[in-house]
Amino acid sequence: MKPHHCILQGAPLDCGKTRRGCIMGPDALRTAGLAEALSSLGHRVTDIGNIAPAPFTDAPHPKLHRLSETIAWTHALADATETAFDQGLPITMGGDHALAAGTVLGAMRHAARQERPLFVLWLDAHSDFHTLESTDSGNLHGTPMGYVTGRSAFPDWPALPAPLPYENIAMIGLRSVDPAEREALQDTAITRVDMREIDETGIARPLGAFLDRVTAANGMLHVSLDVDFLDPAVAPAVGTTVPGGATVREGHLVMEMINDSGLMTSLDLVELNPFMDERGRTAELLVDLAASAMGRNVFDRPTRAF
Ligand code: EXY
Ligand code: MN
Ligand code: MN
Ligand code: MN
Repeated sequence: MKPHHCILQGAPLDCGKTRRGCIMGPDALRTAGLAEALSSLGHRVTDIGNIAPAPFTDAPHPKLHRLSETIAWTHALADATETAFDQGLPITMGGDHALAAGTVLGAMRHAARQERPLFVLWLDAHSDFHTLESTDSGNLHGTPMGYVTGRSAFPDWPALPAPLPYENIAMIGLRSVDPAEREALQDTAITRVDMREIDETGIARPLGAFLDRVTAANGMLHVSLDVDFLDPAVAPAVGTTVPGGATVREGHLVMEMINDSGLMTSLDLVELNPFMDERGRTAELLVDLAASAMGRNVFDRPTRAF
């Protein structure tokens, strides 16, 4: 992998759900040695510290939790991510998955300026495809993909330059999708790889086919890794664990294939809740996976089509 200038930005937002703890995520990733792991691979690393949202009015909403705070974070993160792209490869240390509304929007804005299409690889037990109307829980970390695809109005959120095309999205690791999401997803061209498919035929083929499409389109690739993509037995530090997740090796295979492709232009590491970790092992696993995406491969491999 060619050396990158990795821009680490802490996004301690903890507003996408009611269980708290993700606020400590960025410092847990720093403590687990994310910067050192990347620099040991030959990358230049700049940790810009933590982003802070603009002041917001905490007007309670009858259904949506911490709405004003989440909107403020989305504006701040979209701007910060765009700025980070001007310097290098943004790596956002979350914070819960509501942050991806901002980081994906920032990547969309940058891609539009580069006149390149943006693709998104969503590694998650969940599709996070709700709208403000369809969510039952009112937890906004279940809505970022509903927002960036322009499924419905997200009033007061930043305007999208254009909706993220469904065919530019792959969701891998799915095993907890609400009925409203499933119904909406079935009508789209989003590539959906659930754990059943992974059990039957593995991750490499669908992921490889998606990466080949990104290459063919000269696309930028935003990778959003939710801790709960992984099985809770190996990654317990997340508030929305779902049994039957990806193994450590499946996680590394995804990241090693991403590294081989050379396509990744931005990365989110989200939903880490250090309050639920065991001696930092989940934080350390996230760091190891990020390192695999950034070149910690045993042997170089020739790129191959799937
Ligand atoms: N679909 C459920 C909800 O909307 O509340 C669970 C969402 C969990 C979202 C986490 C970040 O992946
Ligand atoms: Mn998620
Ligand atoms: Mn999830
Ligand atoms: Mn969560």
